[in-house]
Amino acid sequence: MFTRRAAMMGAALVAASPFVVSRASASGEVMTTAGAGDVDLSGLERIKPELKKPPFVMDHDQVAVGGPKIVEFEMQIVEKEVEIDDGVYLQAMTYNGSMPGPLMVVHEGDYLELTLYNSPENSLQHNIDFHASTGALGGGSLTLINPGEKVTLRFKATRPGSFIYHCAPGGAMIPWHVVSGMSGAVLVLPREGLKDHNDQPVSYDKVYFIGENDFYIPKDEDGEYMRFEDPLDGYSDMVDVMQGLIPSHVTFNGKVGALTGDGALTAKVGEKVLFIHAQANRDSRPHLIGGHGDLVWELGKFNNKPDIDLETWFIRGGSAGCALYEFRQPGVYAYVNHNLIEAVNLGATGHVVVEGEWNNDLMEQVLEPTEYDAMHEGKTALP
Ligand SMILES: [Cu+2]
Repeated sequence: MFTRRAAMMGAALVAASPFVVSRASASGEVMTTAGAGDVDLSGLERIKPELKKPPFVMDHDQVAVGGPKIVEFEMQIVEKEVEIDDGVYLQAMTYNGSMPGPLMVVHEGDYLELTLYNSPENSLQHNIDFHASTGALGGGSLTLINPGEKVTLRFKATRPGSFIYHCAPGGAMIPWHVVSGMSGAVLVLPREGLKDHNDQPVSYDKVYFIGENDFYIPKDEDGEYMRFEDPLDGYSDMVDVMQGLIPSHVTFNGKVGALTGDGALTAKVGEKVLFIHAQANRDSRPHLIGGHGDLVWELGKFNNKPDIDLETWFIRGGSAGCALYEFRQPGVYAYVNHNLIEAVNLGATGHVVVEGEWNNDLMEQVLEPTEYDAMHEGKTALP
């Protein structure tokens, strides 16, 4: 069911400050870096890796090969309706059409150079704020583009870790664009690769990028989730739900069940899997049911030593953390946000299907479920 909010209302929102900001700063100047001293990067190698749709991650070296590079990426901003649960729709705003946007991987000291396209079919201004970068609101002041415009930003990756990127086009647009899907992450690996808690090199066999989204889908008078024609059509109803701070859905990778069934993650016994968990807006607490975090960079920052043997870790809203786990038993593991209401009722559950040989030393069912004689064994409910 579409709600027919007047298109005029959308037009009014576009025209009214602060819903859409201009590129001008408070002083009235449009921010640019032209005129600052030139940087000669002509000697650096340029590479252009292919981004992959999460939970998959672009091919990359864990230990840097050669010196710093300029790593070029392109992302297309896509506004489109997405079914975030069966029969529940969001007028999503996305980087490259996915929620989360793709994980970009570089090494410390590399330059990340992104060309961002805002398609003429889109209706809104967008930009990108890289938490991995330094200056200009994370690049947000230099990347604000209208539909039909593109922009290229380069920044030096000076700090190793996993970092959020998200849209931040100003004022009330910021939270709305973020909870409409516009976030992703950058992984800045140390040039020599990851180190464990004893400073020993550690590598991973697989890496998965899990983006957690809190969604705020309004309901109509009949209690049915509302469906809208375009982002602005749903704006005011969505803000009403957002102000209550209680999401209607909390999902991994854009849809309830995106990482279960056919979308389940896979691994083998003995494989080390790096899970990168991003939440751009709200706190989370990842937990791998039946497993652990062997090494957890809870803050996602590799100059800090990882914690070991964690059961559940914390992801602050506006950050991305990393957990490395070597699977020791086969079976289906649930990867959840361990607020179990959010995991089970709101959607924040994924599965990891692990193949291999069961190890009875680690766990064995010593007695299968069996009837017992309460009178004879004296095991009644009241001891
Ligand atoms: Cu945006």
